[in-house]
Amino acid sequence: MEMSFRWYGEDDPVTLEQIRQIPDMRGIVSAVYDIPAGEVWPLEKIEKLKQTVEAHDLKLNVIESVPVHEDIKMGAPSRDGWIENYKETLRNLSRAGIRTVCYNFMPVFDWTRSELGAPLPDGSNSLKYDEETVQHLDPLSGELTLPGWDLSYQTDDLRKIMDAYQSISEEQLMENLIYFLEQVVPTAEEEGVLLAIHPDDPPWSIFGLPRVVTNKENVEYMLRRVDSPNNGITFCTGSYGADPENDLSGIIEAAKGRIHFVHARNVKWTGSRSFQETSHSIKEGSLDMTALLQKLHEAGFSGPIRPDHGRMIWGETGRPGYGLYDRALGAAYLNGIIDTLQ
Ligand code: DNO
Ligand code: MN
Repeated sequence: MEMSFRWYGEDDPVTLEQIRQIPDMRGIVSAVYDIPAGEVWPLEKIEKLKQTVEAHDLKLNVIESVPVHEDIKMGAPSRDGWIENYKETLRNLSRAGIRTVCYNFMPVFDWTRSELGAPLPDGSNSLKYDEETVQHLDPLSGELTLPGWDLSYQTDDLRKIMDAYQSISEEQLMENLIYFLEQVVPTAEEEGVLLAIHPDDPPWSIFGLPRVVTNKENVEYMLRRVDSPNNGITFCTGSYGADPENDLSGIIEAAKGRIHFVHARNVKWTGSRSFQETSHSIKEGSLDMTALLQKLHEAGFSGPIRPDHGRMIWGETGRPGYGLYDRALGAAYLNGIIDTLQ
């Protein structure tokens, strides 16, 4: 497996120099951040990012994410134009030598938490999700923003989009995903790009919006409907694992050969549909990271893997979940397990 680290570009307080010093760190997971969702990523911008990464003796091995325009998710008539743009971006990424592209299909909001800096018993803090609290949040109040959210929506637009989703069932959303894949996968095949869909986080419906990349059954379905090795998944332990009902090793089994990227993160279940993120240690979270990595290894996975979120420790501030220290500890912990397996 190729240990990798997410880097948010030049504005990231965590530098490539620092990342390079994490033991056995090889890949950088990043994106072009200054292009509006749906527009084509120009080759020059991708090349520039790649050169910056390579100048630090690291490899730009995964793009996370190329955002999918909302019209595609909603199945709006204008989706075909956005899909053409998506294909063009894939071609440009391929020209720059990128092989793995992570994306998600969550309506309107990306990952959601109720608290960004919830205390842990050891004095550090981490991201937390409490279903009760989230049910009382009003995303239309305009007061609520999370780091993974698209802030470009005005409240009015947001209301319209959220209303439009009222008539989109989960079955329909799945069909919209399949439509998208049927169009882009042939391009991915031609270009040698592996598509890796990230699960919904958390893997259940929030704010009344449909969500479909949530469990084994749905993953199997979407892999089967568009049955190409280039149509694969990002196996995110913390996202699938947020739901105690999810059979994580069953998902690995079902997606064997189609897992193109792994996010490793531990979570501690704190109630039904509630959890807090912890260190990667199997003693601190509810997920058995050792067993999962073993399962991935046995399933033949040898691709890029990154520590997903970390706690904020040693007084660190910055982008919640994306500090340097705990993600670096996580990478070292994961590498220890991986070295043992190999
Ligand atoms: C959260 C991340 C997600 C992820 C996207 C992938 O920290 O795991 O924001 O990057 O959902 O498309
Ligand atoms: Mn993830």
